[in-house]
Amino acid sequence: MTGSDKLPLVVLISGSGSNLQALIDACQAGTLPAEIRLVISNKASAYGLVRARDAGIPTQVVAHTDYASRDDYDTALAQVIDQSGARLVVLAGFMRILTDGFVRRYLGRMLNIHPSLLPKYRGLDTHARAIAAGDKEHGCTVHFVTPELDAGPIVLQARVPIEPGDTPESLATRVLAQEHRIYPQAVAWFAEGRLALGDNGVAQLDGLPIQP
Ligand code: NHR
Ligand code: GAR
Repeated sequence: MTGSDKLPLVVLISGSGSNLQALIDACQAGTLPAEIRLVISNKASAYGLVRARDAGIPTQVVAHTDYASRDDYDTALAQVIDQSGARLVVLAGFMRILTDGFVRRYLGRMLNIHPSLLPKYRGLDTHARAIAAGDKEHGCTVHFVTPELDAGPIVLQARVPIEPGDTPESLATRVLAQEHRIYPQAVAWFAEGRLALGDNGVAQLDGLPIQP
């Protein structure tokens, strides 16, 4: 691969797609040497599909409601992803839990951004849970996706102070701003060949283990 080659990737979304927008912007700015081949949503109403079309990126809706089981859904999803020629799968606000078989197929080449300082607050409603716990800080985490939910090796985190009077919405807005900074950075590392999931299950940057 020569230095001018761009990494083909696919982005999976379910909603607003502001993280998708940050990735699109980084590709256009030249700071992310990648080509978004396809944006896939499990929901036809996701605003991120509009963002993709506005950027001239092909889109496809693969609706989970069209499939009888999670296995059937993930098989269809994998077919669409593999047809796109993507070498990296980027989950960006994708709200469906993925089966073990699907995750193993893309092990070491699938990333997620999660709105908490993992290992704290796996799963949903993370902002409300951090406020309810009286935490002083919150944040977001980019991690390799493994079968266990939100438990994969950590690549990059950003911290956000929790202010008095924060609501889940106000906190989420500040966390999102950090997501838009760290996700393009982590994807760029992968595209540059600097980031990998080691055989030992530890994320590596430039061959050195990442310890958050
Ligand atoms: N799949 C696996 N196997 N491992 C991970 O680490 C995954 C994953 C799929 C998605 C993103 C994750 C997040 O960042 C993610 C990580 C959805 C749910 C969920 O409960 C939880 C975590 C994440 C994504 N989804 C419900 C479900 O039944 C549906 C919720 C809804 O539609 O609103 O799939 O937070
Ligand atoms: C982001 O905060 C992302 O971390 C979170 O959903 C939001 C999506 O925003 N992801 C999850 O909760 C995954 N379960 P976006 O659609 O504007 O990128």
